[in-house]
Amino acid sequence: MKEKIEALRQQFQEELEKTGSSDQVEKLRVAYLGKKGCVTQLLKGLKEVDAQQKKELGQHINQLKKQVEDKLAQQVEAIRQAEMQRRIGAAERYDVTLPVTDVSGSYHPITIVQRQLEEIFASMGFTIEDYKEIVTDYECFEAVNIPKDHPARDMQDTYYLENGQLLKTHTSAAQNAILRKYGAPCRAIFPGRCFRNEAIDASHENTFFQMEGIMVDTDISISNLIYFMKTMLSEVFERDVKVRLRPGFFPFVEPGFELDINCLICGGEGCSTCHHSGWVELCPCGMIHPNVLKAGGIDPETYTGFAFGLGLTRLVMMKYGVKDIRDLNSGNLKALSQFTHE
Ligand code: FA5
Repeated sequence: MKEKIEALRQQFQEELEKTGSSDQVEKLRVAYLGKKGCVTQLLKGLKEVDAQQKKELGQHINQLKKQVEDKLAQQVEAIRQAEMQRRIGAAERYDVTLPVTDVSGSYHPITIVQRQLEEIFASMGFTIEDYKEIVTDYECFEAVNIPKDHPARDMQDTYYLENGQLLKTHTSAAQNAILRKYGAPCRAIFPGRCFRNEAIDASHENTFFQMEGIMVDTDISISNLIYFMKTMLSEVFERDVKVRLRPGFFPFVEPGFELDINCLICGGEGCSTCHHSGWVELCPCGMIHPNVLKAGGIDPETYTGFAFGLGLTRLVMMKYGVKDIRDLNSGNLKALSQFTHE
């Protein structure tokens, strides 16, 4: 009987190696451990063996039984793992060139408004530029007339990398590169994500979007600036909105203005979105400072220009009536789908 047990052990191992699916493993289990399985039969056969041999043979058969059970379980797990890897592999190899058949979802409200603005400005001869999110201290501050130790830096604390670079606090960080790229005359808008180490509330996020615009030519004046701001707002809102222009200080413009919009969440009555003032700071702007033109390689004696830094996220809030800026970054599809369409 000992030889028979050994032969079965050998045979089981060979048959196990041939299994490639959990169905085949199950069949093997039935063949060995089922009611009529060969290991079960061996155990039943012990009845015929004399008492002295019974103990020793019983131990051998139980050892075989345990070994068969363990190896079957291991094989089931190995097959399961292999199947999972096969599926992951297949999922990773999807063909991006195939046409999309099942489209669900929509653009984020910020993307919708950004594209609308791009169309408006492109129709007025502006080039649309993209820019980096990680910039140097020079690009973000020094090139726009904010030297080291200038108090204006306190307004725009941000996140610094170990190599001294930083996440850009405003789209003005691209002004220098764009002035250098196009020279004068030039008209460009450059939307982008900005980052600030901010106390978060209904109208302040640490990550938000702005859209910068510059226009440089001979004889550019504040009237040009006001014309473009008015055109932009009337096209975006498709109705009259109340705005106010007041003096504002930014080291990179002279003179500088704050353009505020009458809060469309509360109609100017005062709410948490407008900090109970009835107005929302939307689009600071001004005439480009001669130092910024010089840094961009443009002669300020010949050329003048305007610049604006539209708070794109705030504009979206006003357009769609989003009370809390955090909803826009939430990724909450239920909240966002109210403002979008396919
Ligand atoms: C600036 O960032 C200037 N670079 C704008 C500028 C450009 C002025 C060109 C003159 C000429 P300010 O920090 O105010 O300015 O931000 C501009 C707009 O971005 C604000 O009016 C507001 O609408 C938006 N904004 C600023 N900080 C946040 C924030 N934490 N969350 C959401 N929106 C913000």
